Amino acid sequence: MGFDENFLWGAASAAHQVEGAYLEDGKVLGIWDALYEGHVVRNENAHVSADHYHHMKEDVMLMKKIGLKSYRFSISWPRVITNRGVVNQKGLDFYNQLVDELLKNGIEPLVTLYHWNLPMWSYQYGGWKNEEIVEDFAFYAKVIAEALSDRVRYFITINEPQVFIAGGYVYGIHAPFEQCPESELLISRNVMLAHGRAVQTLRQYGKQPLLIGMAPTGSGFTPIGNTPEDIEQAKMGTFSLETRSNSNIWWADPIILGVVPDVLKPAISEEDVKIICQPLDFYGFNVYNSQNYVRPNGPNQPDIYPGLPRTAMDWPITPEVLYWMPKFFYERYKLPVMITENGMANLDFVMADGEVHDPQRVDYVKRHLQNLKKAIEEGVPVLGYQYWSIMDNFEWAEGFDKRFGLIYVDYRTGERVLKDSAYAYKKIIETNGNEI
Ligand code: GBH
Repeated sequence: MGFDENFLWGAASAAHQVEGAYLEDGKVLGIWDALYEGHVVRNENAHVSADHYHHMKEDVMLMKKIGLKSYRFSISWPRVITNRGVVNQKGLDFYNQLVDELLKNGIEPLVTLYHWNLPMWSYQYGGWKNEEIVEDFAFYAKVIAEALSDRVRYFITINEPQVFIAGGYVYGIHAPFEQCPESELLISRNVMLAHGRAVQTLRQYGKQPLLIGMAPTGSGFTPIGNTPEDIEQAKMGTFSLETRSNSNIWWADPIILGVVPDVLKPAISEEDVKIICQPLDFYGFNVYNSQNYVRPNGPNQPDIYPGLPRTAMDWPITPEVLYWMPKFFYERYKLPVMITENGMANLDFVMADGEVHDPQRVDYVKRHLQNLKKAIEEGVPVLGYQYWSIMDNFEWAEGFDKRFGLIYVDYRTGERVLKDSAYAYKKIIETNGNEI
């Protein structure tokens, strides 16, 4: 037993990071378009980025060449809704064409509604701090359901609330670059309500039965050894609330189990829970690395040592996270799992032979998939794996240096080059993961 024959071998992206065309065809500004100055390395912006908006057909052709079965992308909210209640048909057309192109090539579209580029028109009334955003988000979900759900079956509501809240409103390193930890409860409630209303709306207006999930971060702790105590301690860390809105259960317990952690109780009522807790079809999560325990110091002692393997983001490389997190999340939430993001940044460049050799990434992907396979063999249902990212793109506050793509992008010319890792992934997909 290994990967299911319908396993979704895919790759992911997000609108703001790849599309460019930031003011084309009626699109209005989002917070990352408008507020990035002074907050991004070298003051880089995503006005053009990988210019996927103009390379869409070529990019889908490359996905087909890699053999992808699925492609996870997000819709740019400010591209399709240009003010409260105002739909931009030209913006929708782009996603209509993308979906058609994917389906023509046998690639299942996985659509994310919110991957961080809040429209400025919403930011101006307070954005996530104002409860009005909940119905604006539901309206957006309705428009997308009506436009795409005849062809799109998989929907993901919100990407990594942990990161855009801690990053955007506590540490001030992500848009809107604020430091207002006192808003954490209020914002968390609004995000959860928006998620719940979006799920309700997608189901109501969906033109076929839909498969809906979310994509929070799924990092946690992996056991340092294999004793029951080690495993228990890792689980405790993974399901701890110590990092508040940056933790797993702050979101997943209310959303999936309808259980509100005590710290959230002042903000979230039983009435709210009825909206927040909607049946979901899978537990999607983005996972890049784990933090190991060091015995016997107890929780939150990351196993950091000199020379620890790290990516260009400085994140530790810990492949066993793809064995443990699916197990832990399946055990707690009893939903099939989807790896909605996993990947690594390199400082890739085109080499003298005209190719992009990225052996570290090939190794990263293989070792993570071997671990995922082990979880599957032990009975965890896993629907798919979406490598982050399909192509190099705008890495938020880090700008463009750090490249996550399977496809190299020359940002001066828009030229694409498949990296070695793209070919390695292609081979893995061809054997349906039997040979990794
Ligand atoms: C995702 O966020 C985003 O969804 C995506 O847009 C982005 O481009 C991509 O990943 C790459 O950054 O403190 O060393 O243990 C990533 C979320 C949260 C992953 C924190 C790494 C801990 C690193 N990240 N996490 S470490």
